[in-house]
Amino acid sequence: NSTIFSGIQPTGMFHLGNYFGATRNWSDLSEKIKNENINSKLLFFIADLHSLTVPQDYKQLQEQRLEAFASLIACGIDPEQATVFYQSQIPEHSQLQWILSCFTGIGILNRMTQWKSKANLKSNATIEGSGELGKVKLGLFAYPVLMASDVLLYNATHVPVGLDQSQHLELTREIAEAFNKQTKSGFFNIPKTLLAPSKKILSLKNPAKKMSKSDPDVNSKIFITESPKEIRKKINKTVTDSIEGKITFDPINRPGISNLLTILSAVERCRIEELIPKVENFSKKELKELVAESLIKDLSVPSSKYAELIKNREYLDKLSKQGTEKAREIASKNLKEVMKLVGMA
Ligand code: AQP
Repeated sequence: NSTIFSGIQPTGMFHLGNYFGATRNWSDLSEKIKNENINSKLLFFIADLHSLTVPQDYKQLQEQRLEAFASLIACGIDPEQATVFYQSQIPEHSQLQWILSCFTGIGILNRMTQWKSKANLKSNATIEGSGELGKVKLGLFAYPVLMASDVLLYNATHVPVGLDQSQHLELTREIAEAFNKQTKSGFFNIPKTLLAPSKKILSLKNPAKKMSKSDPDVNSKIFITESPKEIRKKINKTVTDSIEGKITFDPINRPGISNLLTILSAVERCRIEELIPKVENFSKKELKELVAESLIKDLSVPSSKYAELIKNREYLDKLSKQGTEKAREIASKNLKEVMKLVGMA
């Protein structure tokens, strides 16, 4: 019996990175489980508490939560098959975070790299000290413990994530092991990482950075709801290079072209090596046209589904209520057990 669990922050409209690195992958996994009749629980959540780790426009955040919920379903998550919910509606996440933070060393949190990049600090920065470091919010520093609590609250066995999240899952395993050992219980499953098959998708404007919801440059990303016209325009304007000759996959010297090949391979669900013979004699313009047209086809379903869903707030509210009830049942049962194990019940 497995439990597959993952989440996404409502920090803006989902883009190709979120789609290929997360939501489409979750939908593929769900499809496989359905088709092969595998006995598996699926839980996908909107990580709204996590989005508070960086400054937000709270009015906008409220809208973005709903948009993220609709996007998740538009990307192919079936709310009848999977439990889909907002993290903030399940208080047990924060309650477990407190308990697990008492099993987490500050040293290991110091080694996590994501809070540093979100705080614009170097990867070797540590929390000791004052100045810029002293301004880092406790929530940002401690959010990997909240992530561990998310996963462990549902006793997940498998967590599909992108490569950037694998360090946090490693921490989750360490916390689970520490808890199991200190409470002599073996209560928590040690969750496995399911890495997304697609490589990281990079910004279309600066391929040294990843495509990101919070990047203010809308031309750096393609949203899952993008119109065909916009897709053509944005792909056409993608930064590439001035190297002449064949199309090659060379992420160091040709990051822009390589990113287009990564996107194409994600759409076509094939390896980059399989693509190369088909496109190596293309001009850059022809490659861009092919990427744009294949994206237009691929995104047509999620974008039209999203347009329908977002008009129907009542339906979305009904689904999230249903998801909250289902998730809360598991969460409260597991938290009760944890409380017993730490002498609180
Ligand atoms: N560029 C990307 N390429 C591949 N996968 C990506 N993911 C995000 N960006 C890319 C995957 O999306 C999942 C959900 O991410 P998240 O919402 O928790 O936050 P994030 O990883 O920080 O995503 P963003 O878009 O960059 O959001 P902001 O700007 O708010 O930080 C994860 O599984 C991630 O791997």
